[in-house]
Amino acid sequence: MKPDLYQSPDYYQLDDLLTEEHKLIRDSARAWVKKEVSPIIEEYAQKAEFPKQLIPGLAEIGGFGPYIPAEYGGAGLDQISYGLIMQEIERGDSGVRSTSSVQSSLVMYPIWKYGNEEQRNKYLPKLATGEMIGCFGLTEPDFGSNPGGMVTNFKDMGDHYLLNGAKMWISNAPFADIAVVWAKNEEGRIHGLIVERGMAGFSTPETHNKWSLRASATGELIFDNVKVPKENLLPNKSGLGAPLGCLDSARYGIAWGAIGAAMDCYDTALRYSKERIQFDKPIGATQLQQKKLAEMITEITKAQLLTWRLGVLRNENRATSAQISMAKRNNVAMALDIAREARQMLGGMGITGEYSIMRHMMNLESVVTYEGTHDIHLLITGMDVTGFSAFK
Ligand code: TGC
Ligand code: FAD
Repeated sequence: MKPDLYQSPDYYQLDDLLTEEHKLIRDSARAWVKKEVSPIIEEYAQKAEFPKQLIPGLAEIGGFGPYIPAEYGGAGLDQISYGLIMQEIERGDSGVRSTSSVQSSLVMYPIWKYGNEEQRNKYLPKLATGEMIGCFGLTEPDFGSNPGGMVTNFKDMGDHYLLNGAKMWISNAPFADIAVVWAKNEEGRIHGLIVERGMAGFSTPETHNKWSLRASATGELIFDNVKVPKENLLPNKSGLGAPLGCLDSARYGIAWGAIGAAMDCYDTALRYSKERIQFDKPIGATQLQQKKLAEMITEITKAQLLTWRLGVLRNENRATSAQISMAKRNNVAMALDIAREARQMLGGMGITGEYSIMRHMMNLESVVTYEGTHDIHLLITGMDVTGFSAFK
């Protein structure tokens, strides 16, 4: 892979909207990605393996629970810092950002928000350092966009719960130490349970043959009469709103992350367009290639503004789920379009691992699907503006 010469685009001088602390946090994440992720990520993506050696560094840059209070081991940062960290990690690779998102927003967040004090003290500090890795089990083979239909269930056996069912497409599953699992009780009410590796009847087979997010480990969660101690139930929230509340936090991070992937594709294509000579001039001097670059930087700038504003609203606890949904949908679609255009700008070189673009493009095909598909997010906006649900 080529050396990482990345220069972050900031066409509207949006750095002016950030505090010195934001810039410091962003720049240290950026430097870490350049030093630790860029040199190895292509190799790990090609061999379809998550680079576990990145875990301590991810913890150090605040990639695990950036907004979780310091008393539980988190970095206690604001939402814009969280977003900037996700942006920089995904600039390196969406799969690495996935690990960070899942750990922060889908494992630490529910334990922090819906757990009790014992659960917070037991799990959060170890998750913050990466000593423990978690995963989040919501999706099932027959219930993806419609998680409310889930069939995974648990029964109260007096001194423990008995968990049965299966989850599919679970990031981090193959090596996670714990899983936050969403299942129905005997009354059909959804609850979160913390399932630990090693519990009898719990297995996590890996999903192979992915063309996307190859540097992220994906797997199933199988529960065959798993005895879950009663103290592992998250007591403070139940119903479908509980897992969906975690998704708000993760989708927000993805909205920022996708900008990182888009900026990397744009920056690579821009540099290539100045260096690549065809018909005796740089391809960047041709109108068609300039059109592509002009549209890319315009869309990146719009996404940066949308996301920064969303961060301000989140800091003030005013962002709605529908606003987060819009940013996730818009920014991921924007990044995917840019990756496809940038790939073409590199001609044949664009399909090789010499450049990051094709890897970003393939990764974004998952990002546009997970955490709610593009179409589901369109329907969320549609429902928000009309008041009618078009899902059912
Ligand atoms: P609906 O009747 O609309 O809602 C049920 C209850 O949930 C509440 N709610 C939310 N609460 C918090 N945050 C949100 N975003 C919420 N959306 C809805 C709602 O108010 C209601 O509460 P209550 O008290 O009235 O019961 O539910 P529905 O069954 O009609 O479904 C709505 C729909 C389709 C929007 C939802 O199910 C959905 O978002 N589907 C997409 C599924 C999804 O995103 N799955 C993601 C799985 S995790 C993942 O992909 C991780 S990838 C990780 C990585 O690698 O980065
Ligand atoms: P479906 O729900 O079967 O959708 C198929 C198609 O139908 C989509 O285009 C969808 O938009 C469309 N569709 C569905 N319903 C409607 C409707 N009402 N109207 C119009 N169109 C509709 N899940 C987790 O729980 N934890 C994880 O860590 C996790 N990680 C993932 C990692 C990867 C790499 C991938 C690919 C997925 C991951 N997921 C995870 C699952 C992900 O959230 C689901 O794939 C996603 O929610 C879509 O569900 P589905 O794949 O079953 O598609």
